Amino acid sequence: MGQPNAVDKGWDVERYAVYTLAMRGRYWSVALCLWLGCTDTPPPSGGPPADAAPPDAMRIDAEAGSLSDSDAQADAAIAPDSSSDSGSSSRNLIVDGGFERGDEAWALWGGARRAEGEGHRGAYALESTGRNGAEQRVEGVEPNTVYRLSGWGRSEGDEPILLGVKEHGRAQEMIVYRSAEFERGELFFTTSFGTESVVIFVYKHVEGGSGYVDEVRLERVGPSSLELIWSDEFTGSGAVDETRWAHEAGFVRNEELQWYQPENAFRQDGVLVLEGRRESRVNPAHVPGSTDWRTRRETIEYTSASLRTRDLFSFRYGRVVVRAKVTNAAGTWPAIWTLGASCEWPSCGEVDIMENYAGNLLANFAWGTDRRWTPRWESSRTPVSSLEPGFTESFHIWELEWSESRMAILLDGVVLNTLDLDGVTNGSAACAGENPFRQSHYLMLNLALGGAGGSVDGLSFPTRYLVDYVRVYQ
Ligand SMILES: [Ca+2]
Repeated sequence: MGQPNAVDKGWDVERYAVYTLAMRGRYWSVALCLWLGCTDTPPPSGGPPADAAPPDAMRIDAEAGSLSDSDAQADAAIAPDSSSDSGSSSRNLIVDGGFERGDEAWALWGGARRAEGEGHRGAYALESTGRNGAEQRVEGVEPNTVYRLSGWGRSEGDEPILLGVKEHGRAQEMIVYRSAEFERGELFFTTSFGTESVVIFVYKHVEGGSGYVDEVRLERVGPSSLELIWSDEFTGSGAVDETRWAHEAGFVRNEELQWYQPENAFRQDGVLVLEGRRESRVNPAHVPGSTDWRTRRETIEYTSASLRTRDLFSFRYGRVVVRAKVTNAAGTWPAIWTLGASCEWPSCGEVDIMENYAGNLLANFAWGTDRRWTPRWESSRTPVSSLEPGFTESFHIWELEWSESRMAILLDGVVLNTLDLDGVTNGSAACAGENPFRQSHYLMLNLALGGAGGSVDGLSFPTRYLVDYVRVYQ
């Protein structure tokens, strides 16, 4: 292979000069040395400065992996894929971030196009004229990891062009380019625990003048700063760890059918099993003539289990991550939820990270109103039939993301429901005026039968709800 240089690559001196001016002189020293073959300019340690970029031809060479050995020094100095700032791999996860190849890495929509002669590097940039753009889904993204998205952009007219990320487990985040000249922008985002891919997008919302984006880069920075403060991996087989979990017992709530008892919860090969059973025996709490549903029932017909960390572990703010395989059989009602450590329900605050009944997945927030035992609900309902086929036959990851200002519930990295905590105040019924989501909460895992889960007539027993792990980070 011949030694590539600017001339071999068809570099045009005039264009080079124009580029250099457009860069406002930032790269004169590096670029001139490349051009003139200087030998006494040390490569910047750890790659180029954050706001620098190599000349076009060299960038393309480096991305194509075609630099010869004699270019090794220049490569180390400027090639994006060999830099190692932040101590992390800075491999660009974007395919054709420079829009030079014109392959199908980017999905262009709405009339957006690759515009020749508009590139910040190379011939092409992505052009959006308003209400159009480009997207690229990046697979193989790691969960709970910080990434850097960067790129160059400019916009003619008054409306900005945007470079952003979405489907990473939270609201989309964007770099906003307003300048008529190319500027570099970057943002950092953290993936959710359920994120396996993200979508990078270029978009200009308002028509009137074109916007351009070029040299899009997505780089892994490193693990997030979240620290595990509590977990149960349910390792091995045997009884539930009672230093972590307390069992609810008996008939407890909602006039559900099951009698809760500890023996229906156990570890089996590293997974917590909550098992609904059909069994018939006398209700030891039965009181003849009682009007209370708990004591009115003469017999127990079904049993199940409910675990909670109350008095053992509670937390305020952070991230809850639960990997579970729910049951979706009619009559069952599995749940992952939290309750506030003080005040009566619902003014204690309730977060239903997952409830699954009657064919729907629910993600809810509830708190107190002016009427006792009457919650205000902020609910989200997702039909299981709208999810991937066999959804309930496999494990999935639920998350609660909780800060002082906001809660978000996610399923496999997709936000199901959010709550702005500034808008939450209990009514007069109990703990009036308090925000129950700014107190500590404890965790609950249970499998109810009947109640909102519906009739169990068609249900085959035993029925199992499985939890692989529960992890809490702050
Ligand atoms: Ca380009």
